[in-house]
Amino acid sequence: MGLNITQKLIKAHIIEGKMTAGAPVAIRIDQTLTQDATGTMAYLQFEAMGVDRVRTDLSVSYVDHNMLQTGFENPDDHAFLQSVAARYGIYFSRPGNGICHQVHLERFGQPGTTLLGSDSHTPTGGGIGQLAMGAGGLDVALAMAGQPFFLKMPRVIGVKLAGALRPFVSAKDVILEVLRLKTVKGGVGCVFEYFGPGVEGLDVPSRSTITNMGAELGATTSVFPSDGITKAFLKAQGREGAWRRLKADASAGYDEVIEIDLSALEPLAAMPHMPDKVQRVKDIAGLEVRQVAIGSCTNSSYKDLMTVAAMLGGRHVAPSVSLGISPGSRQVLSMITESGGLSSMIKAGARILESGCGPCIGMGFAPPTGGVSVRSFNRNFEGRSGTKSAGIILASPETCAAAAITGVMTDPRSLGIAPVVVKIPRKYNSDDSMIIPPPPEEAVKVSIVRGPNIAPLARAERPGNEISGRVLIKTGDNITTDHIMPAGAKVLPLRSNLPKISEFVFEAVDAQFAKRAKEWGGGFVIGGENYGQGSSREHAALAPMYLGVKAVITKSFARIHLANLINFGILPLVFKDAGDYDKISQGDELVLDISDIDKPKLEDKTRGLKISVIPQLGSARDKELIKAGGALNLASGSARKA
Ligand code: MIC
Ligand code: SF4
Repeated sequence: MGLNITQKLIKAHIIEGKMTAGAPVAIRIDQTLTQDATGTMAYLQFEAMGVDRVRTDLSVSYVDHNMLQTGFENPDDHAFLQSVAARYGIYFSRPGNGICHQVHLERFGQPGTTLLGSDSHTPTGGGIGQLAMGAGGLDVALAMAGQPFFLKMPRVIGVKLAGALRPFVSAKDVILEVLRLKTVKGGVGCVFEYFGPGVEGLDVPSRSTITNMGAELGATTSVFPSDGITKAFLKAQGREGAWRRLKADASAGYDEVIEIDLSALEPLAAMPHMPDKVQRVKDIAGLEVRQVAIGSCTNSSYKDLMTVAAMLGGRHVAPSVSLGISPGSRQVLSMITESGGLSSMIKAGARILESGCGPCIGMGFAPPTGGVSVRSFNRNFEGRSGTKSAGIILASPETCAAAAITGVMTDPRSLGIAPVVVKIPRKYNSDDSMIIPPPPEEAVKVSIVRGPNIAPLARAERPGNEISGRVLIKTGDNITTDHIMPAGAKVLPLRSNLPKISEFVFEAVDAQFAKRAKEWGGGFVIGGENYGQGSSREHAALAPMYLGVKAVITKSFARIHLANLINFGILPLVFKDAGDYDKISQGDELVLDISDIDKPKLEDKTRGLKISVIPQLGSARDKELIKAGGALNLASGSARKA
């Protein structure tokens, strides 16, 4: 049998392991990206590895998340990142140049290569046939140091697309349909590979919207073929040389196939507070909307924004709605300016926000109390917007524009606007003056700028044969890393400062958590299904580690968070019998005997119960990491004994 695209990409990069679904494999990483919110920690870790220069083909450091600059923290971090980039041979995309995934796609992504990013939406690169994956900062630091990336060989779900999208139905509706079918945990351990005749009708920005938001399925990544459409996009970016063809063999197979008829899709929306709570827009029509936000790495391309501009042209934002638009990149912003799109938006009453993540990560533009905010973004977790009582609805740019005009949820087809067709430009503006290439030789002389917000790294201690402590918290299903380690304007600036940021662990779920963890001297976390979904932020493992969390026991884990826990020496376990979850309560005294790491024995002393648990350590390396007290100890060979 021939190979599908995923298998071809892995085969071309495999260093260790067998290509059997579920088996551990190690692959070579060609490119890495970081963003500022995860990057500071990733580079501190990279520094600790003692490597002189990055060993990838290309590494890029972006600043896009923390740009509110309400104090010295963010600008100090930016200066640190810029100096690290110069010192170690990394490209630096300056604040204002745009969102990492959008800029990477425009200026650096290359079909047929591997990309590892310290951000869960790195799969955006799958839109041009890259094997692009999100990971914790430490894994990205290891990749920059020339180490392979370890993952489970994914199952490949083929998504067969037929037909063509109808007017006012767009790529966002495709991925919302996939989320409706597969849910936020349906993609764990899988790659979604798109194929079939419908692929030809999707341009690169559309494909990348789909692969970007594939992250919400919990998938390892998503990928499209690299074809003539990819070539035309790269040519328009002045990068035709980066193109190469990539398609599945005619006889290739998939572990599972789902089919979507693009012509049958309708405008869809994900209701609060999960990306898979999908409904048809027409079924929620009339729901009052207080705010609309268009942008984020999912839907902020030139095509998306010109579509919005055309819909807003000659119309005005409803008096009850505040519309914010953040262009995905400086390239997008300059092109909508030159083509007049920006002026249509301004005339319509839009508030133009900076090119960056902005409201998507709660950095400004929070919705009013109890208000509905319709966003072209990818995540609508409770509280992420900055307003806990707000309800975020995720929808296409077309549906967002319709809600902004009418002030209520509106099927864009019902507005009576003539269909909008925005073609991919023949030539994008390729001004890279806000990307600083690394200086070649003299780099070693660069000194690193370290503001007071950059706190020293913390490491876990090696565990002994027994872990004991109390249950610090028991959570429900689908706990996101936003629950564990919130972002937003108050907390995000503290990403480089572990002691400070750890005060906020589980803040939205239980504001007493950090205090309790300190009083009880650390302990255990009990979780439900799909624990740790969402963001790749390793701070959701690092900060609990700092507070003394030694093991997390759940019904199941999300991929990136699981890897992050192991990287920081926190032992992940699942209940053998999910029903045992109900028997444990917060405050219980647990003892976990790990003298045989393959067969740990758990006892709930408070209830006098023995509970069977399975360690989630897929490879020999995972076991080594736990024994060493985390990857940093292992990589720098300086493990300390407890
Ligand atoms: C997100 O969308 O949640 C983020 C902020 O981009 C994160 C990374 C982070 O927490 O810094 C992600 O998606 O990985
Ligand atoms: Fe930024 Fe939002 Fe994309 Fe995360 S999902 S990278 S916060 S735009």
